[in-house]
Amino acid sequence: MRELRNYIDGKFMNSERKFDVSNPVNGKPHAVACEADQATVDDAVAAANKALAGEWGQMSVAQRCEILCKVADKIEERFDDFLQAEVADTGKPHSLASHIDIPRGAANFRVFANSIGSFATECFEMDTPDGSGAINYSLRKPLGVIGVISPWNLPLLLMTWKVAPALACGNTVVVKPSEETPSTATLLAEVMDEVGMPAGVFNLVHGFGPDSAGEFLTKHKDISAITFTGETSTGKAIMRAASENVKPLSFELGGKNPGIVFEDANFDDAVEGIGRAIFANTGQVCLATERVYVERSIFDNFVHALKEKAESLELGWPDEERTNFGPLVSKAHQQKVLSYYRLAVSEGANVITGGGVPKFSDERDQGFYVEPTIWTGLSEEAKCVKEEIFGPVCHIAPFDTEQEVIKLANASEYGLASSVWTTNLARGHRVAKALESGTNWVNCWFLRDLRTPFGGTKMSGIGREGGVHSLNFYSEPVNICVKL
Ligand code: NAD
Ligand code: 6OD
Repeated sequence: MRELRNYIDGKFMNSERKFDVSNPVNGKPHAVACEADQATVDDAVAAANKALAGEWGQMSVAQRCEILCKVADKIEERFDDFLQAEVADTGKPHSLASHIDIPRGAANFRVFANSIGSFATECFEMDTPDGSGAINYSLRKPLGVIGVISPWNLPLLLMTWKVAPALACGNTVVVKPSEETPSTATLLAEVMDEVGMPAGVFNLVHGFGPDSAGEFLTKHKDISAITFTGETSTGKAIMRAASENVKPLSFELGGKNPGIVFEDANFDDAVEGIGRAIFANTGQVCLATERVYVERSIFDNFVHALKEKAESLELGWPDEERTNFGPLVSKAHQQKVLSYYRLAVSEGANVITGGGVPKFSDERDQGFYVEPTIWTGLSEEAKCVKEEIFGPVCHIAPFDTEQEVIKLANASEYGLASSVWTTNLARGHRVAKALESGTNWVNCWFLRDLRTPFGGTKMSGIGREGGVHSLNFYSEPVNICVKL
């Protein structure tokens, strides 16, 4: 079995405690990870602080960009290693990981290497009482050591979405990937080694959340900021821990995202787009649609078409080209999703399709699969309509008016993403503007220029990532005032 070690100050380090990493396709361990204890996290943070004052801190922006582009090149050169590792940890289809996860892992480094060079600062001329005047200009400085805590659903993509801008701004990082998916983070450490990243700039600690590497990092007094993607409840725990040392936080949290289909939508496009938004990555996407609202005149036809879509998903082996639906990430997550499948029935749902565990009659029966599932008939107050499930499931409800559906869509404590499907573009703009989400799509889903702001309103997060928004978080302006 592959051993996944911690990476500190440019060296791969073993540990006494280890934990197994399982393949969700068959439930079997495929790797063993070294768990970082408090002393190991202390070493990682100390190495990251030391590196700030060393070669990395002296580099020009152009030199930093050059090395970040080399990281992107190397990820592409080792594409198959990253693909195999991501698929082994998550069970996701090759077709998905090879089109989204791994290319975006590389692209994140290139995008931020290219954008840091044009990250402008402010300048203000001012009058002075003696008439000579003064100029104020700001410089952006790195924050210091960034604690990066990332989830398991898009492991490489979401981790590099933080590491790349943090390094572009001149910080150093200590990364704690999810305990479920530590493999691609370990490969990234190898890549950092191979491209000659100065020791201590990128540090990796494996482990869990509470009372483990995650908590040790968030409570550490010698880190400067924490960037976290994961569950809202974990965000609350991190906020409490980080308050001890008053650290800036960037949070991308959960969602319960609505998709709205009007009668005048292109029907086939809406079925295809909403279907992808529900079932892609087995519903384990923070932006996934779990609440669908369909105008009453097309409701029955839409439910029928979406049922056919769900039932046509291919639950093959990850490396088969036709496979477009994989297992959930872990036994615990499978049990959580199945508990919602049971709860929906007791809350009065009509189960249009799914609701159980598929039968394969091979080793996948020991894996963590659930059936793609669609419900109708639930009250808007039902837990299954209110709470994030993070599985391949949605509830579909009819609506009659634009005003009504805006109210229904906004009646959530979350505000991450929404989609509106209509051929009336004026209505598309109007409804998108009225929705209380950080990202609002019209006639599409998951499409995004990486320079745009990404993040959630309400309980879905704090701050924005993407382009200049990331660069703003990972640097701080200092003002210099010069009297002329
Ligand atoms: P999670 O919150 O369970 O874990 C995320 C990370 O936090 C892991 O590395 C975990 O070890 C660590 N962690 C857990 N408890 C901790 C603690 N007390 N202190 C420090 N670290 C701790 O999330 P997950 O289950 O890995 O991911 C699924 C969740 O992430 C869903 O809620 C989903 O909506 C959310 N998510 C949000 C976005 C977004 O951009 N808004 C993107 C992806 C996932
Ligand atoms: O595409 C991205 O940059 C991004 N942050 C996607 C988030 C997906 C959540 O699961």
